[in-house]
Amino acid sequence: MIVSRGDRVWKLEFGEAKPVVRFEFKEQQRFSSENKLEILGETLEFRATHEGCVFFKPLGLREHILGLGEKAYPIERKRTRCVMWNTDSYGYGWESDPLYVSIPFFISVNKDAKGFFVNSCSKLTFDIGVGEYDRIVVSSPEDWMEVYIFEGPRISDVVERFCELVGKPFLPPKWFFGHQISRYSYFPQNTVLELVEEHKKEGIPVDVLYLDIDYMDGYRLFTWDKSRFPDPKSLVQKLHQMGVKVVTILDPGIKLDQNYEVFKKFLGFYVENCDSTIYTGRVWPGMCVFPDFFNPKARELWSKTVEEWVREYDLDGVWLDMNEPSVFNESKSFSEDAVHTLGNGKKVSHVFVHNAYALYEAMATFEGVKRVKEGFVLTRSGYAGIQRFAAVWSGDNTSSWENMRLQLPLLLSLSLSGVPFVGCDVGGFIGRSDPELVARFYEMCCLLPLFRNHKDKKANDQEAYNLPSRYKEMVKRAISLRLSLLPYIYSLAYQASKRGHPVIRPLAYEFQDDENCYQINDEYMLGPSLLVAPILEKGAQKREVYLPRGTWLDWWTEDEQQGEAWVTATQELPLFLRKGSILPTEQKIVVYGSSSFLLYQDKEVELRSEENALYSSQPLEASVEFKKANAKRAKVDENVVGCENGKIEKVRFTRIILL
Ligand code: MIG
Repeated sequence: MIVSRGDRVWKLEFGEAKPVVRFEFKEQQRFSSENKLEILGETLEFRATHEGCVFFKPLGLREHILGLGEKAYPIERKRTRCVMWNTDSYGYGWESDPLYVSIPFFISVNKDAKGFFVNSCSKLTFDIGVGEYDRIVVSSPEDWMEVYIFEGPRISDVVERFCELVGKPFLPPKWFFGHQISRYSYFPQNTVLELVEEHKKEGIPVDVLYLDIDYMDGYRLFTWDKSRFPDPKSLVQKLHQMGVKVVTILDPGIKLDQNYEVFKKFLGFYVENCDSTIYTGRVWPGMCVFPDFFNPKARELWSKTVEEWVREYDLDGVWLDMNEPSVFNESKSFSEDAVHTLGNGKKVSHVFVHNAYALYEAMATFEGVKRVKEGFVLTRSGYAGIQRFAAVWSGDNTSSWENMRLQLPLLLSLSLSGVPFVGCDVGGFIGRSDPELVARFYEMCCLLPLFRNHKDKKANDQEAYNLPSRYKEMVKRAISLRLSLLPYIYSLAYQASKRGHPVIRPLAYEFQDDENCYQINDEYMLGPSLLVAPILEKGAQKREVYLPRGTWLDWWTEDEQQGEAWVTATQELPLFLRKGSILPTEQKIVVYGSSSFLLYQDKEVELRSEENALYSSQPLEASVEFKKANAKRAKVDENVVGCENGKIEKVRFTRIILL
């Protein structure tokens, strides 16, 4: 086998590697090796089997395994067996596997962290110490493997190097981070407008609204149902005037209909059977054919079609569903011997590229949207690198407490796997949601990068405006907390787009050496500074919160707490600010101890704080609050201003020093 070495990244090729998704790797050195080799202090081994090949990595007792994308397991992936096969997983629960997204990348933490990425889109299996107690066994149905290894020593270094290889996240527009509403499906046109009005009347902001499949004419892509939406252009225009952005759904299946323009347009660019006839499968519109997104010419045609669609109706984003791809048949997807055509003209059987279908669809869609405006793509399915083109939501979750508790570890692991812009259907998609569940769901999700309420067709209304008052008020507080933290969240998003560092992080990401953190699945860090510990039990009014080492400020009461500690939190949404933070909010910049922070509004501003001083790389106008300071006066550049308890009213500054 061949070993190539780059800058703290290694590439191992076993057999004749022929990955479909290719990544650029800056190689500094290359040599051949035995199939058993030592790298970074560990003995790794590859072996051919009659079913394909396997890769072995030792697994220590004190070793933690994180990542592996969207999986319905706790963040600690040890003792799980995960299959990589994108699947429409309606009604999934804890331990359902596989789900919609496959990212064959994991992080091993044994004091220091390193990462392993197996670049293959076929059905890989990751057995993390189940079949063999002391080894990780990765199996592939193919006779080759391409494995990348990323050095740490921090988890953040590994994630950064992984994104360096597979691609940095796109940066969504600011409004993406607002409150989004959706349902299967909102119509007709006038009711959509009324719906937004109802939210407004109750003082509930709506930033983005989604139109699900029923806006289409018989589920034909790029069409409108004229009876439900007689004038879509004016609808979008009116929504824009109300400050609401509009996103429409697109599925991959194109209705097989000789009189339908889009069907005719893509002829020659469809997924085929092995006898070169067009592959057909049944989905919402009835019998369908599917663009072959592996073919660059099909992608260009799709980009152009999306571009025209977005431009003509002034849409703000595209929502990609059913792209595992999902088909209504026994295997739930394309037949395994359906055939794709690659850029080099070579044909490849679906079974070897299955997991990359959505990646290429998202690539083409993103390109189409980008040509018109700064919008975004939301996708259900994906593969390593999907973050270049899309945000990801966790598909059809369920309105239950149990299923709600599954979402945090799932989304946090997806974040560690290079995908920062993630969220789940707030309130739960499937089934009846009682108001208490909806309110707690809102609290859990109000600081996630994607914040969208979405609901199944045959289920209760769960929009905030018609909740009973007590729960409506809880939801309104959650939304307003979210909106007040937008400057922080957007800066984190910008940082994610530059370096791949996740916006939401498991505690272990920030506190790698704290063993307790690897078992915490119901708390997370929003960036480096805020610890979020939502209440996730029915009827509960308080919860136990684990605070890692350091000093923490209760966001609501301003009590200081010393970590490590388990504390009982009684606030509606327990939130703690870490000492050594600069946290920009809508109203003020909060300074708590010494730190630095890259603020991003439309340009970068570097902030640096000491216990009693704040420096900015550029003149900045803001109010500032130094937590736990009781100065009476402050020196702002050359002027002296009064302040109370470290609170300084809006000033222009590059330097503030408390006196
Ligand atoms: O089979 O478009 O996950 O969000 O509302 C259902 C209808 C198809 C599944 C998506 C869901 C969406 C629904 N879709």
